[in-house]
Amino acid sequence: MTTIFGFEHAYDDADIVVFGAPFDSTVSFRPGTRFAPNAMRLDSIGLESYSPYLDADLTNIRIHDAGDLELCFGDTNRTLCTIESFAAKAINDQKLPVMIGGEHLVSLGTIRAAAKRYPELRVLHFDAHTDLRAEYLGVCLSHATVMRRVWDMLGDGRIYQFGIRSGDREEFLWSRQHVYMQKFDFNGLSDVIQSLTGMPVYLSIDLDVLDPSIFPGTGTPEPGGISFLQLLQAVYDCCKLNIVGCDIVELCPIYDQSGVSTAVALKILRELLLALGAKK
Ligand SMILES: [Mn+2]
Repeated sequence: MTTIFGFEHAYDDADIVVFGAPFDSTVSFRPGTRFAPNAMRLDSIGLESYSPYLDADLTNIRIHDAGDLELCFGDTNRTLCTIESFAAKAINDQKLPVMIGGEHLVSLGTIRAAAKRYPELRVLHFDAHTDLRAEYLGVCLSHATVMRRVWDMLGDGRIYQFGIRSGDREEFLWSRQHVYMQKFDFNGLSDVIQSLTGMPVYLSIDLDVLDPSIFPGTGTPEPGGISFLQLLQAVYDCCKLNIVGCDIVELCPIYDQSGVSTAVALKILRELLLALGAKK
């Protein structure tokens, strides 16, 4: 198997486990995120393992690429159970799970695993979209409802959203009573990080939080997003926290013939892994 960044560490030797969740059955607009993990593996050949930003190298961190989970496209519940059980095993084995989506609903599986292990879990959520609908087209499990399902589990004041610029009026009204939401940018992130010090935190990065000018390869692009360097800085800042799981979702490589979106996703992943690995 081609592993991402050529990682060769076995599962048992690794501190961090990267795995793909190639599922896109509930998307509201354009599908194709199921192709993201393998596109990233292939294109990771073109990215240096060394980061001049952090003066750190991926070869110095013990990371295992577990490949892609085998997911049933027609069965959302079964898919989420498969993801949850893999993430739970990694967490129980004292490893940090880092998932590559797939659409955003896959995060519900890993967050369920993290919340069972860490009942005090907080969720940091970067996204263009609120993902707070109670249901979408009559179904409860959708990439448009994923953070609402996380709220069902965790309750008020446990979800922190940044970069949000799309959703229906109901979602924005509902959010005021139940979640922390920073619209459009990362203002306030440093205060939130300070308040979460010492707590178990799950970080969910929907890459469509980026502006489509730098990241057009996604199913539901939303103009008015943040820059690559803003996201990079936010990732570094979050990695000071006790991150117990994280994901990068919603890359849809087929909508960007240039391949730049895949390169963006890879560089964010590299910096995320290095920032997480620095604490291992
Ligand atoms: Mn989104």
